[in-house]
Amino acid sequence: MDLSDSGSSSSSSSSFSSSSSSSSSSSAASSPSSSPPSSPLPSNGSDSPGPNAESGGDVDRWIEQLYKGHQLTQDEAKEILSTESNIREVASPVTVCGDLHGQFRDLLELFRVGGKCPDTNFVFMGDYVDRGECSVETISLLLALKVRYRDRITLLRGNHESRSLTEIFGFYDECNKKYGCPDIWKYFTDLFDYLPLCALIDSEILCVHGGLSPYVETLDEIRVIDRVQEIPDEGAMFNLMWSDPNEDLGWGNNSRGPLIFTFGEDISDEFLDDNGLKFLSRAHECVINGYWWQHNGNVVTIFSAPNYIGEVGNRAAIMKVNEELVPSMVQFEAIHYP
Ligand SMILES: [Mn+2]
Repeated sequence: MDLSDSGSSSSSSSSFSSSSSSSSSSSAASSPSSSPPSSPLPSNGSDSPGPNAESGGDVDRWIEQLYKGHQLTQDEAKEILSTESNIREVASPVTVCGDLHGQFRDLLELFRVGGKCPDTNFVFMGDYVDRGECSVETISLLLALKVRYRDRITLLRGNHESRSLTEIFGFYDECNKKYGCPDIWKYFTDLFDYLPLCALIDSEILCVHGGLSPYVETLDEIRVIDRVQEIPDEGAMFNLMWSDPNEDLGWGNNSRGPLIFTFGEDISDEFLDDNGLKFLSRAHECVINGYWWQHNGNVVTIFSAPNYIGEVGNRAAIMKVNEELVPSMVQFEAIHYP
């Protein structure tokens, strides 16, 4: 089942975000193309520094804006991400999340049921953008949290954090619509090149967006990938972003497209064994309960976008991993707004 990447392309006719940011976004969208793209930060004149600008300073204020669905981007994120390795070491306890796909209201629900950063540590496994109508708000809030609490939140790259997919599946159009120019899309997709590929929880649980690769037998082989680039069309990095577990043994052809693999339980068995891992946590596929254990507990899929693209009817889930590395799932549903 390939709901994550072959669902109908719901497009951009309606926009709830305009209710919360109508004045700034509509004026940006309707202004002539000569309007300067250089001011991604909210600049409502009423925003004074505020009395509680302590250590968090401006960033706390920006986070408040983003929780309200306002739009901004930040240069600091790229700097921080560029210091992280391909496999980011993370300590338990931590909460692991799957695809979000621009469903910003559902991300707020995720934080409501799962706790907020920094009280809860998070690993997000990619696919923040495309499909949903609020990719800008979703990725902006996550990046601001990353800038503010860099050790509390890990943002991995998904296959949709790429130029080629976002041009097709909504994020490019959304940026154009909300900012009136493609510069913001370029800024974000340049930033996506820096997102790490994997997280490793207490050296025993590996988190990745898609799955395994026939070109990767050890974690060290992932560590040496030159990741700062557009996602290639084949090879190890491509496979990590794109592959899926399957009930068939061995490597198989994936119905998603050419050069995309499926991997069987024998493959996950060997990889976990060789690398001293307990299990593999991944996202990338819409599963009806929000999570799905496969390969006799070797692999779990986490999907955190409830009622994906507004029509699948799936529940969403996040996985809380405690200090004993015992996972427990928290499910949540899409909220219906009037
Ligand atoms: Mn995906």
